[in-house]
Amino acid sequence: MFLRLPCSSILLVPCLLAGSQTPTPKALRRNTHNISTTFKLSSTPSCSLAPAAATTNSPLPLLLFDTPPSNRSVASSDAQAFIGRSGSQIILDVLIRNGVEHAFAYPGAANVHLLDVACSDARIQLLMPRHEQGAGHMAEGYSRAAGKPSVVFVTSGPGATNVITPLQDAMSDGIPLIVIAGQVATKELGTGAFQDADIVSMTQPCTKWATMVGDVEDLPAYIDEAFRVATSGRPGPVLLSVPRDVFASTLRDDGPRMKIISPSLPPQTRPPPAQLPKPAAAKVLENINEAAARINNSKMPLIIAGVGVCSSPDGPRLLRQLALRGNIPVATTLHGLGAFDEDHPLSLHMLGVHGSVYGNYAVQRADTILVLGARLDDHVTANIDDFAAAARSAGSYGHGGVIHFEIDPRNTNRAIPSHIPVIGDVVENLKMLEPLIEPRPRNNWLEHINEWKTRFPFIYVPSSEGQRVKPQEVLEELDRQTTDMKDEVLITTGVGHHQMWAAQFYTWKEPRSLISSGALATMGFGLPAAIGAKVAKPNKIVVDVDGDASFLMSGLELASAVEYNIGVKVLILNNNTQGMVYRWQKLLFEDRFALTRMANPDFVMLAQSMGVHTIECRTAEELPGKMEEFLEYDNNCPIVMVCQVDEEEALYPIVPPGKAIHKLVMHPSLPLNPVYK
Ligand SMILES: Cc1ncc(C[n+]2csc(CCOP(=O)(O)OP(=O)(O)O)c2C)c(N)n1
Ligand SMILES: [Mg+2]
Repeated sequence: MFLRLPCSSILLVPCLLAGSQTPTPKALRRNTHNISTTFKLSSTPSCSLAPAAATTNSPLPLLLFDTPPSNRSVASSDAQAFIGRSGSQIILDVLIRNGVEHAFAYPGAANVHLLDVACSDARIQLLMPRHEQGAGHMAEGYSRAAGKPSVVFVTSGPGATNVITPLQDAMSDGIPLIVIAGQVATKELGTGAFQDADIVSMTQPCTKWATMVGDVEDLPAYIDEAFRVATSGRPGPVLLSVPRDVFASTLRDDGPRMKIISPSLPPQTRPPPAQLPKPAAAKVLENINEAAARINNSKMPLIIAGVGVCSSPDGPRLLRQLALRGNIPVATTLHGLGAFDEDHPLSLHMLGVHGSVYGNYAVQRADTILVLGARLDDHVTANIDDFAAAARSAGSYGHGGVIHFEIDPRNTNRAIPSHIPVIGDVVENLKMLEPLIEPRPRNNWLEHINEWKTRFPFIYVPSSEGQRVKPQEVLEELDRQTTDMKDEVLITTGVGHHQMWAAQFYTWKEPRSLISSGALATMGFGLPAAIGAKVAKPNKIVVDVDGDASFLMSGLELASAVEYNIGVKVLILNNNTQGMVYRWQKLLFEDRFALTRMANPDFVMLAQSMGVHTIECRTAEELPGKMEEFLEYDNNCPIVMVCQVDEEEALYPIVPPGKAIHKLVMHPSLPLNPVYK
């Protein structure tokens, strides 16, 4: 709670220091701003050390600082409009005016006031996970499905630290997520109080902005700013740490106030990030024209489509027009799956470490590569130095090359040097490029690719009669039974082989239909992300394709799904191993399997204990019937289908560590001599 004293009240300080219930500032510094003025964030709080006499009663001297004008202005505040409202009420009002309808929330001492107010506010629905990490992933799934920021409420200490993994996940994959974390009371900050943790410092590296909001009057401006930061440029997460007294205090218009912070902590009020400078429009246009000229002159162009294409519905439409007119094949990243219809002959499906052979070959052979909204991490590029060999060579001679459309300029030369960077909103810039692309037949190039496609498809050996079903068979059956309703289906995944098999054997036709942890690869993401996606899109069929180990990391969130009648469909591909790591051990550690074979629970009984209807499938023969039952089950109730899959099935193709993207280890049944030429 902040003191609101007339300046003359400074004389009261000595008695406050004597240990009364009132907050105990050790030094005072006048704050001259008034709530009716435009808010400014302190970039570096101007702290002044307390006079020695004033610190003697406290083991941790407190500092008072004001919020001096800085050059980073927070969105203009209308705090005046909230006079008489409590901090919690203000938070809800401002969330709601930013379009929030749901929040994923877990209670604790530091946020009970907020939850009490939120629970009786009909404008917002709270959903409680069974673990704060679940709340974070639910929110990520919600954001991805709804295409808007999502909100999480957690308490201080462990509640807040439990949400660090989702924050990093959202940071890595560019998901707008706003976490409001309760904090110990202002006067307890840095005193080692119960459940005190310096969450602002901890989350600085894994958010776009993490800050404490230490004053009720700052809440409207800071929350508006959180939405701006989370959604501007490349989207990402924001954490606001709110001391519990701030939730409860009422905004009053009774004069200047003083703000207190402990010097034992790094300053917890941090300014929002500066906006990245926008490139001059003329330069962007010049680069787009140059890009079009190089594409039109190219004999062997290729597009790599990432998630940036899906940032607006226009993206996939423009991509299709451009690719079809220019006869340019399209490979996608994991997050780009669905940006281009995989049934189209120009589709090269997913490229990368577990991508298609033909996609990887084509990326090495192409003289011009148009990258659209993809970061190009090493899961896509394999060995960075060897990636896009022909295009890089062509580009250095001033024709062809790597053309990179990207919202975040830091990504354009991060891994792969780009000859023509086109910085800005990918879809807006695509709108300018698309009409400039001229029709070209490119028959030789497409014939070459088709030969690779015929010779090196994604492939597996089907299960023998009565044997455990193959994971690929399960995914092909899911694909077959959803063929006519792809636009109604959202798929989430865990992390591991099952995730890659889903990418390979499900036919991706719809943008944003895959919700998966790509860059951070967070096991346990699938189920909570599915729950969040289903909350955002209740009429969709939401299927979590999960691995046994991934499911176990967050499986108790089924209880949350049951509690709120969230009809997620969980498809567990149980190979009783941490398959992806197990295969690495087989390859690199001479069959020594450290910790990757697991004694699993009975997944059927586990799910049933939470009141979830469960199906078990063991063989390919029973698969079609069981899959039908699974998909047709009441879309408002959760269901689990446990597929007892072949434990030894390996994932192909794979680019071994350190190798170039075309040096794949292929399925043993494919020709031994690669025809990459
Ligand atoms: C939180 C977390 N811990 C560890 C890993 C490393 N890891 C990647 S895949 C994997 C095994 C996944 O097993 P499972 O979910 O059963 O999938 P499978 O590969 O068997 O299909 C592990 C341990 C990770 N990605 N995330
Ligand atoms: Mg497994």
